[in-house]
Amino acid sequence: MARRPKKSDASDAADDNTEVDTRQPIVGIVMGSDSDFPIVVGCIETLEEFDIPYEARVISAHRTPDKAHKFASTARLKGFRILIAAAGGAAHLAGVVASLTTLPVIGIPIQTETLGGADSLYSTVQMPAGVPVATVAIGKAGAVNAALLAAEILALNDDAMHDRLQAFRANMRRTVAEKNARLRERIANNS
Ligand code: RP5
Repeated sequence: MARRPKKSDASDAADDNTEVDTRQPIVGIVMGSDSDFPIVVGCIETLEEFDIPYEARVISAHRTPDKAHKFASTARLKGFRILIAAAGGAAHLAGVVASLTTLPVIGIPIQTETLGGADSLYSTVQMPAGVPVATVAIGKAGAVNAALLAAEILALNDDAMHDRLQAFRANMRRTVAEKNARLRERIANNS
């Protein structure tokens, strides 16, 4: 069950800042191992920022192929609308999941020690025609973008989600403007 930040409430116990999200999860996240979680957490935090109910679990295409099959082939019936699959190395998870559902599947290639994640990227992105995986960048940026892409897909039929995306972009523009102002000030002070 997903957990999300609790809405501010003065009566809440100070040490309990999460609550169980009981809504139907519409984004299903699978990762090949719990070792992928430090990257996938960026995806989860972004989904929470956009108030998107999700469910996350470890399923391996190679170590638990039966579970991968069951999860992907029943995902649509369970009410998921988008699936996100993160894996590293011989990263076949997103492709296997995509082969068993017509839901949109977003693949996150996890960085690896041996090959820097190029192995994960190629394994995830190089799908044969007929079974698409929308592959994002290797690592942290990809994890955040997977959630943003899910938000954009959902926003096709959800005006509130579209508003959140617009606010997110406006905030990014403000951040860049601030960085620009700081940089120009530093340069001016140096000259
Ligand atoms: C992949 O193998 C996982 O997605 C992970 O990125 C990688 C290593 O898994 P562990 O050996 O850390 O469990 O299936």
